[in-house]
Amino acid sequence: MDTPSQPEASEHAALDLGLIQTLKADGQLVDVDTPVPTDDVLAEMHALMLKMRRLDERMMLRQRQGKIGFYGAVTGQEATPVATVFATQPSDWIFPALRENAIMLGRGFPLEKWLAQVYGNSGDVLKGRQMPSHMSGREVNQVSWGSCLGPQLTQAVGAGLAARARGDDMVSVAFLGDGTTSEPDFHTAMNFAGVTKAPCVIVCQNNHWAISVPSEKQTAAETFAIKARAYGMPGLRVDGNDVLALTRVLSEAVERARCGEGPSFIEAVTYRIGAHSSSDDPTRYRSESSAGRSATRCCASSATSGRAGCSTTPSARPWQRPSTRRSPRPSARWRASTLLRARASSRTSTRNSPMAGCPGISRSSTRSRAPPETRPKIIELRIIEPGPRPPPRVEQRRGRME
Ligand SMILES: Cc1ncc(C[n+]2csc(CCOP(=O)(O)OP(=O)(O)O)c2C)c(N)n1
Ligand SMILES: [Mg+2]
Repeated sequence: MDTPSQPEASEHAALDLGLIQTLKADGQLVDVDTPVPTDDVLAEMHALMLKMRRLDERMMLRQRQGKIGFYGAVTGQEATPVATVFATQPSDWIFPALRENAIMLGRGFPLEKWLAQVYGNSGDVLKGRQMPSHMSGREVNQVSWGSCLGPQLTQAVGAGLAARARGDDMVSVAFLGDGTTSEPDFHTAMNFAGVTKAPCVIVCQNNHWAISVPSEKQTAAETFAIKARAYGMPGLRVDGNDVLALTRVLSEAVERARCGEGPSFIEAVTYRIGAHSSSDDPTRYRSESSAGRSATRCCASSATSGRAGCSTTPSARPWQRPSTRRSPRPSARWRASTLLRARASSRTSTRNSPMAGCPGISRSSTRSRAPPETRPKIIELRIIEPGPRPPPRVEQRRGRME
């Protein structure tokens, strides 16, 4: 097996123990020279975040009114699904967990049809055969999440391998929560992906809770990202409330997979500021004031643009090429090793982290086992100009995955 893309141990340490950020908690850039998307793109990102937030509010109310059976909110964690919309190609497949349902809205799935799946009414394309609120959209390449934790991960690896076998350069992107790293399917998928160098990206939203179980009870490892080392793939620990850092990291991981350089594992460090789902009452196991104050803090860092004039009109996206399934492959790509050249600064992550100051997300709760010298470092990302794309791996393409 070739190894040139394998990072050095020291580079791994910077990326899977540190915290990759482009934005400080107040929305300012960590590095003023970091290129940012255009105002239109920022507004589009912000509009999608707001849409998710409004949907969460309305749907939780509708559940309390008895109009829908179940709902799981993404409140406070919107940055990851938004970044996924901008970091993937429309031809890539999404394998969500509970909180990534709205990626399909960002990919153009009609809101009305999405809501019909929540309500299970006559507009539901699956006619109520799915579990409540388990939305999916074939036309936007998003499968339904499963109520069992973990199977989406092995499915995503398999889908990536199947695509590669037939010459399709689709990348699968799968999601899980911190609690799901304790499930056997997580380890099966990571090993499967690492050994086969599957074209996939596995994204863990570490929101610090698995229903009532805090994240420090899920693992004895220093971070979740570090687990990737054991499976022979890069682990990247990124600020899950920094949509620009997430978009960059996801873009590079997706293109790395697309270029045949194997899978990546991303830990998005964030916080579940609401209930686990409409079936949960978090006041039974964590203090109300803690959750409320965290919400304020995390929202502030999550809404990155705050600009007026938000528009949902598609526009040029610096990290997403405007391709369709039928369009030719773009000629440019991100160099796969960009992240491995990220520069670690000596600052600690808690200084600029959206978690800083969040009760319940103290330094000790996020990194309780880390001695001071190994506390996470902020990684300042640099954009590397797109490099030449390698020749296609397989000459003949045989249709897309259905
Ligand atoms: C195999 C399996 N075990 C347990 C459950 C019950 N369960 C549903 S959600 C959940 C917690 C998931 O936590 P996490 O993976 O951190 O995701 P989050 O909800 O925080 O996004 C659990 C234990 C399940 N659905 N499936
Ligand atoms: Mg969780």
